[in-house]
Amino acid sequence: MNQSVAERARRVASEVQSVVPDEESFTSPLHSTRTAAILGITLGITFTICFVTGLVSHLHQNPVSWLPLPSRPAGLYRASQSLHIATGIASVPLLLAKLWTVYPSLLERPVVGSVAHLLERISLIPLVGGSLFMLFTGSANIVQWYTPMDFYFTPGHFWAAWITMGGLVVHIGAKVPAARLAISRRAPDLHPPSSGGLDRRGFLATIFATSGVLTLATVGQTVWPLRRLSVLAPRLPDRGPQGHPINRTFAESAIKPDALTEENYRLVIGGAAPKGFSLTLAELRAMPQHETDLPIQCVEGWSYSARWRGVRLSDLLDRAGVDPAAMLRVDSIESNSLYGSSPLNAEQARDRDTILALEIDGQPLAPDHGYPLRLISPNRPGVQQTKWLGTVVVL
Ligand SMILES: Nc1nc2c(c(=O)[nH]1)N[C@H]1C(S)=C(S)[C@@H](COP(=O)(O)O)O[C@H]1N2
Ligand SMILES: [Mo]
Repeated sequence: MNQSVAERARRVASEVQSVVPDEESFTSPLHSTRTAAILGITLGITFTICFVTGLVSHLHQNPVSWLPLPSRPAGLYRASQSLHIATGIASVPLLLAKLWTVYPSLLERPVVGSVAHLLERISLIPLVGGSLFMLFTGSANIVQWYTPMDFYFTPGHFWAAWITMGGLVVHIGAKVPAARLAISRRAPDLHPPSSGGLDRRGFLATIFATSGVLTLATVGQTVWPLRRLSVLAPRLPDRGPQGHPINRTFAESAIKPDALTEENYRLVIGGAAPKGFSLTLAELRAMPQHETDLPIQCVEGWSYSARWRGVRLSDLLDRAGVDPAAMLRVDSIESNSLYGSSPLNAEQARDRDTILALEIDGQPLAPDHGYPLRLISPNRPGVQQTKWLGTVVVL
């Protein structure tokens, strides 16, 4: 180490010492700046991926006219949402380890050293509170434990993400010098590996392994080849009616079965369509049929691919004389559901693979998969692949 580097290291080390507690207040060598920095950098990466993919999902579910989402690549939403859930799950052990590593510094005195220090302390409230809230609500949603949140999940999870990321940006700004130094190993190692117990490497290896195992134990809900490994996945891509999972069952939809018989069922093309019309099931089957392989990717993390067969939405729109730039909504027969309606921008509506499906994998849809007709469209969340279709509403 040359002179100037050694000098700088001493200077930064003294700054670091002033923002972390002194040696005596640590009870374990694991509470070191280096451990905290390594966990912090890893969490910075997983949180950033989780945040960006979360925004993508939010934008799909709350579309804005100035940023119409493309319908291609067909599997993009699946990749994005799978990453969202996987990075969220992987973050749980990392966050707990990080909190455990740094908690002694919360007991540090003086409580407030400088304005910068005060800001850094305050930013911990949204950061720590927000992180715990995000991972708790996200995990509860994945395991379908909606009781503690009801309708509060989507907006709560969305706004808390911004608050958490705000805290994270301030925290990173404040911690970069200390983290750099700790990582570069130029800092005096305050806590050399202990003689007994878990040393830093062992601790970090255990945390990363826990994170990896937890990810493997769940990611098979969306990564087909890993489905047998995923013992903790709430849904698996090959389990369920017609070999695929479902979210809401037909029974839960509370649709009266007579609404769906050959005689009674009608699909209506309405709203602002210049030449609206309705079709029976026999008429739908008599139209040109189109086949496509597309995934259902639930926002909760599970997904599967299937081969769908049915009528192209664009064929119906052309027949109704609908403007190619028109926006649409498709509505389910199911009433009083949050998920019974799905918006489509012009590109999504006109995509050649956006179909009203009558069949899944060569069989008529089972009631649980949306018999007699469901929407399936590329690059969209499962929640928008509406089942038990009743009306195409031109806006
Ligand atoms: N009408 C209606 N359509 C719906 C839902 C619903 O609750 N009601 N759930 C959606 C959700 S959240 C998902 S993930 C997909 C799942 O499709 P599947 O049940 O056929 O697998 O259906 C979607 N379509
Ligand atoms: Mo879903």
